[in-house]
Amino acid sequence: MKVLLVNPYIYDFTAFDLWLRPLGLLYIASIIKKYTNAEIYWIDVLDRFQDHSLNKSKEDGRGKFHREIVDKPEIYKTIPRNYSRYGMPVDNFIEKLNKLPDINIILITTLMTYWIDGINFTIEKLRERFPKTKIFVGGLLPTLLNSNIKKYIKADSFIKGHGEEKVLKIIKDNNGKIYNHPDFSYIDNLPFPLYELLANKKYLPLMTSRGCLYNCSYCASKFLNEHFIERSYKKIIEEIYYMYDKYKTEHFIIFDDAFLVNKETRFLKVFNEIIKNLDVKFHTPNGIHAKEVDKETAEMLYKSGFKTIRLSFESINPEILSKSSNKVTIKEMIEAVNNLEKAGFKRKEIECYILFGIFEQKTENIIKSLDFVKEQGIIPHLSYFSPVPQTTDFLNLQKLGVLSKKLNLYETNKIYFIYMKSGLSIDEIKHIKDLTIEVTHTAQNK
Ligand code: B12
Repeated sequence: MKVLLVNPYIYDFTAFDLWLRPLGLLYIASIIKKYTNAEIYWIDVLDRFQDHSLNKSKEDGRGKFHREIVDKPEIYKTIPRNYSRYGMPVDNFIEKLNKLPDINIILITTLMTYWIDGINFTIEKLRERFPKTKIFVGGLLPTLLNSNIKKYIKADSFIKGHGEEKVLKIIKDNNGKIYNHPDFSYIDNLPFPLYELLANKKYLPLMTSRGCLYNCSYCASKFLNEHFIERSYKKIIEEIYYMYDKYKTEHFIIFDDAFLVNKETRFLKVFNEIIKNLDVKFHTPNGIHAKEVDKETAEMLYKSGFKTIRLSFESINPEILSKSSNKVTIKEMIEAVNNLEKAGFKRKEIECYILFGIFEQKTENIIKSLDFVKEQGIIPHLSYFSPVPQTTDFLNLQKLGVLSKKLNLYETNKIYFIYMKSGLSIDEIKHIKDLTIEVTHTAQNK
């Protein structure tokens, strides 16, 4: 039996390879390899390090995707931004498909609710090559949507939630052989993701826990992972050593939602060991909780080689902080930055996220938050609000009539939302973006 796993194209106004990796699909691939007789075939159209690689990377592996401007769907026509297909040139994709043998099952992953055009384009090309093969779609999109997903995505079957157990059933139902396996609900029983499938292993994701303890009104984490599940520190250390020994990995990218939560039993234990033996770098593009960055944590982050530190600041507006489960106060933000500085980081090396584009968010409040970041001398990043189906914010916006009562996935795009629904004008959006650049330059030149 032959299984093809695919990470599909992105269609969006913007997409940057901030170490984007299809981690869920890499876990699924590992399960297939270890517990079935299926042969694995793999196409990741977003892997910038393959033969087609057209774009340069920064030293730490981040970089621009190859992109081609495409027509906008009707709903986006008035948005003053280009809409593009991100991923390998289509000819390369077709060439790769043509080289494949007959395939029994195709498995596709999904990450953003609004990348639907990219998924459908990928499926269209897969169908041209493999008209009879069953296509299964898993990941975030089917997990967050009900049956109306069929209206959007032209696949044969949709799989909700964690896929480790479910993929074995798919393989069995399609006449593959599956072997005895441990209980995957116990997270330490999962094999390491199958990183051998990636073209470049110098930069690899690392996930030390799934889900989150907080309940922020804009975040989908608890719908994607019912419980907050932590891996044992021993397993995490084993994975870091394994990847380092096997692939000489130099950069580990933290994919957790709540990396520093319960730090005594996970983060501190892991990195206490790592500092003794490894000289590698770690990055937290996904934002860490500022309140957790006490003196000891800051020192550990510095000594163990954390290079990209992004703190989740969100806002200095109390109303917005309450959307964020009140998980940070202004005092805690200041303390986190002070602790990081005392530990050895320069202020200009510390970055933070500010929520941008929440419905009826006042420009003055965003400016005040940016002023605060400027005072702190650190680097701001605007975290554009995307209304994610099932979240409290999404449901409220539907009730208020801001979002259509009948789900329209195109409305969940962060760029669509900011231009069309946030209440901010084009000039205000531009002003905030310019100000963010100015605050960044001020910090960088200190
Ligand atoms: C890590 C992360 C990032 C990282 C990297 C993402 C990546 N994968 O490469 C970074 C920091 C780059 C990032 C960026 C952004 N992110 Co993000 N991110 C996440 C996070 C925390 C984890 C995703 C992940 O990799 N999970 C780990 C794997 C193991 O889980 P999984 O993919 O779900 O896979 C499992 C199952 O889904 C299933 N499965 C998956 N595929 C398949 C396929 C088949 C066939 C089967 C059977 C099963 C299956 O099995 C897997 C194993 O159990 C999620 C939240 C979350 N908890 O999921 C948000 C999340 C996906 N991000 C989100 C957002 C909003 C963003 C940004 C837009 C933020 C912003 N405002 O700028 C950007 C956009 C990125 C871009 N390039 O444009 C939203 C999605 C919003 C939406 N409308 O869809 C989420 C849900 C967070 C939230 N706010 O609720 N993100």
